[in-house]
Amino acid sequence: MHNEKPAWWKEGIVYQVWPRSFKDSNGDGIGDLRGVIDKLDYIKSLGVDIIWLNPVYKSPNDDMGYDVSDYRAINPEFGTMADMDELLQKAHQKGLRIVMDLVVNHSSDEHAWFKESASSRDNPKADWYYWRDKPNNWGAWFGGSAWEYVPARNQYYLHVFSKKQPDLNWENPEVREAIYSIMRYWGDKGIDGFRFDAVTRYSKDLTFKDTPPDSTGYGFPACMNGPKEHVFLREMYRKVLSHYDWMTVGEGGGSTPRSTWPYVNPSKHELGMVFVGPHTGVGRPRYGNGYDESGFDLPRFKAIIDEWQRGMDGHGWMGWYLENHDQVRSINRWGNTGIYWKESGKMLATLLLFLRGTPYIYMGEELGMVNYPFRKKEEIRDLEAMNDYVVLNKRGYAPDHIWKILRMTSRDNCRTPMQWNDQGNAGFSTGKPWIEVNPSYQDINVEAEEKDPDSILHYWRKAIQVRKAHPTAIYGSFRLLCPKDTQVFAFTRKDQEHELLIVCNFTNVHARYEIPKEFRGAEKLIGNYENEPGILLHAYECYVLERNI
Ligand code: TEU
Ligand code: CA
Repeated sequence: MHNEKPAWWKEGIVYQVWPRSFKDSNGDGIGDLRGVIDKLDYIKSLGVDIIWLNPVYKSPNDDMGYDVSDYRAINPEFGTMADMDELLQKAHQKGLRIVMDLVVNHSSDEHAWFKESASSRDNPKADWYYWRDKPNNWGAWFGGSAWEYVPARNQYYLHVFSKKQPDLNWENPEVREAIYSIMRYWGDKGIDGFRFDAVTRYSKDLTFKDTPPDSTGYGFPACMNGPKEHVFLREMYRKVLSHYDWMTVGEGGGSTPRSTWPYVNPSKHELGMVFVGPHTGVGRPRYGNGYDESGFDLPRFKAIIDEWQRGMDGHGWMGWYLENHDQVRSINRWGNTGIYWKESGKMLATLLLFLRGTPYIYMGEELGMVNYPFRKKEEIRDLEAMNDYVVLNKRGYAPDHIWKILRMTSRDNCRTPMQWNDQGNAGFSTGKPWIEVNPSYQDINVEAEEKDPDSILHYWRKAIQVRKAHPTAIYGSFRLLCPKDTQVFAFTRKDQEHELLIVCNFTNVHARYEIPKEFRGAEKLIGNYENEPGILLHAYECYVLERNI
């Protein structure tokens, strides 16, 4: 057996719902809570256990809900508090848990706290945000300076993200108590946990020293794993988390496994797990330091996953994702949108579901949804993509080049409506959707894939069942094979009774792969081609073998 202490959120599988684009129940073009309620049976049918709901709190939507103006209210465009209560109740009835997003590194500038704080230098909330007489050189994640001037105070406030997302002052115990009380409010409603947005940025380096400027002319804010980070999280654990049987997942940890241990080591009493994203950075074009078109480097991708898989084993639990609302569609990055669309979609499912850690499936990933063919400004909704558009234009990039970059990077790629059928608006809404529907919906949609026994959707369901039936896939240790191979990602998972071999061809051509001796004749649990594994893998072929020890 293994020495990991079992927990429902380690064994469970998460399905991420970005509510704005999941299902619109009233024809206003915006997905809503009733839409999620209507689709609970579909979610359940996937075999997943936990729904992570992106923010549904009241928000002016500068950053699509990640700018909260009232933490105790539902954004009216998503429905009412009664809808939220009903969602919790119906989900629980079906054995599904609901985890909410907690966005408390910053609030909206339209939150009552900030309005009061910004009104003068001596109001009761004057100290709830970071106010300084002079800005330093830090840049904001979404462009420009990280400081914004407010005449009423003749001071600047810090915003690591957009200027409508002022950073809350975690040094102030009143702020922390206010946050804890929000958490208890939702805890009393019966939610099953939180995903902690930007958790590594709660604590700031209070010297606010300039940092070396990058090509944008600004310095990166020195507020990752700040000096009091773990002090704050331990207090939060003591005062709130320890009173609930919650799933608690931090967005990001340290930059290495070692610096991530304190966040999730059970003896430290902070969070249950973190998910990290460095693997999604491999081959991702960026504009920050020049456009990197170097392409995808499989050995590098494997090395990063290996570092985290082994580096965290025995030190704390992790979650893994290939897609989320900040990413693009995984099939465009690591798979094939042409003739091997199906094969590569299944291959990616196999990779995600057999890594060590809780898998996070993003809505539409189970269908093999693809990136949107962006080609005009009017199609952009995300403020990050909009800022990239402005920056790339300023740098004199040709329009074709800009669109090529945005088609590969814009967060809007994962935010187009869920594709339910081949009818109007992909069955998402009877009204005009808030963002364009991906034209691929004629072929890629739930209804079509339900009918096709060989679909990516059915493969996910099957692979989920295989994972669940094999505890080795959940708790077994990870070992990377053939790290230098530029085509094949192969690894094993092992406990004292069983060993699994997972093999994935990441290319659209044959690849040579010799099965390790001890796995010859082992049982094939799942795979995306009919044949028994041979010495040559087909394009994007994948399989999982199991042997007894
Ligand atoms: O993202 C935080 C974050 O660290 C970003 O770097 C994120 O990785 C980036 O946007 C990817 O392009 C979280 C949320 O997931 C994101 O949607 C929000 O915009 C952000 O916090 C601010 O709340
Ligand atoms: Ca709606």
